[in-house]
Amino acid sequence: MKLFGTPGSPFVRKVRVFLAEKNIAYDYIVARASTPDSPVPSFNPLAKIPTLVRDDGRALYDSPVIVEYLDAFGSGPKLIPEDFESRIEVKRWEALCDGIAEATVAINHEYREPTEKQRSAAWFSKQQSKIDRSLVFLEKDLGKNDWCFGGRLTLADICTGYALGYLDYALPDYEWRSKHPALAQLALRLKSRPSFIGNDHSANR
Ligand SMILES: N[C@@H](CCC(=O)N[C@@H](CS)C(=O)NCC(=O)O)C(=O)O
Repeated sequence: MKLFGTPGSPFVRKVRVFLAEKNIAYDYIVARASTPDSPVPSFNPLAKIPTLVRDDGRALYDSPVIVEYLDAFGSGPKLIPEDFESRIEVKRWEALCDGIAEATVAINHEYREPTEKQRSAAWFSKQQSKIDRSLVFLEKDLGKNDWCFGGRLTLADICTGYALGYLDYALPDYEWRSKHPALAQLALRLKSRPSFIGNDHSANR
């Protein structure tokens, strides 16, 4: 299978960490989402990365669909529980973390390429509040547990690790650790896993 993406994208990193934890071999094709010569729009009409092209040529997007597909393959353990309630809970963590990454991408892009519509203090504060509130929820949900859900590594941990890692990468002045010590501990442990180290935002540029 082929994965299209760039090292700077948090959603691409999420999928690559997942692939590494599952020990799945794939071709990584560095491609931006919608530059004039990008192959991505011919596979994904939304022109977004990550886009995965299966061995049978069919394309998959977006990252929640891709990781759900990938969980069926590889030699690594299942990362999405099969039991309905557990599965939904892990998917909720995923949604919250994807939302943190979306707000972080929005703030980061706005700093670099401000547009008239969005360049207001109110707009920044709205995005920042999404991140602030989500971290409070995650910290509370994690509590004193070592892992986000079910006492072992799941998609929920991968998502927490990639979202917090992207927060540090894109908004280095945002200090979240003192208010969220449990998340800080988990982020530290996840960061040192080979799957995260090998797929750092600055790696493979
Ligand atoms: N919800 C999507 C988000 C993907 C996404 O927004 N990717 C960004 C790169 S970080 C992108 O391709 N942006 C191009 C665009 O929106 O036109 C997912 O989880 O895969």
